[in-house]
Amino acid sequence: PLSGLSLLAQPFIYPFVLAHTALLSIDMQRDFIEPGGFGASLGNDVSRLRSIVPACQTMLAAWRRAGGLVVHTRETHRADLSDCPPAKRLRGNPALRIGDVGPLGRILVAGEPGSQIIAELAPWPGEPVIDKPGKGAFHATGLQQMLEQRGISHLIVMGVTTEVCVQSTMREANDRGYDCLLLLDCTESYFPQFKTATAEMIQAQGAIVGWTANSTQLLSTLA
Ligand code: C5J
Repeated sequence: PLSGLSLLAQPFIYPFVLAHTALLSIDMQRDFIEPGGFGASLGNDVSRLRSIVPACQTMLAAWRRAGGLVVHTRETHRADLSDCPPAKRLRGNPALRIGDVGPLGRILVAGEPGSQIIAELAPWPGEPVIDKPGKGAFHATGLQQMLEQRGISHLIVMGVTTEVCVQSTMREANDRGYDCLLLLDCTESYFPQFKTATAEMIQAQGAIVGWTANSTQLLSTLA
């Protein structure tokens, strides 16, 4: 429908029009969610992230049923790592660096098993998939142009990890004029306190970065 919808959200109502809103699913890749990938190589307990998969599946199904646009992102690099700044590759002291061969193939490299979106949340044919070399999905990608071509002004965001790629993307989007809402039960962090802090800082000061809500609110709005 072209008519306006509104969602019970924090810090106040989030108005949106389905035809101008995309559901953005960020980096739900094996490299972050499964043992042996990038997240695990940095010493994280990756099992925390899997807990959101059922809520994300339900949200995706409802959004598709309503006829909304779904956009997926993947954090990946070219096989020759020409789009991976040395500073990113050299940062920290991981067990495996970006481009190294691990149990899920080369870490964060396009086309490798680890770079795939998990089967439960796989893109449908025709849904845009943005490969991004950075944490924010607008940096060095065609995301903004693609959204503009489709008349999208509002982004409802889910995915991992809350304070890294999700928050970076929401801040980039906010600066570009998009109204963004984060689905709290459809995002997760390796650090629970960072998820909580991110939600608070996004919606503070009158939604200075955006809105937050649980997916149940959006499901009832779409029903
Ligand atoms: C990270 C991401 N955490 N997708 N990437 O390095 O959040």
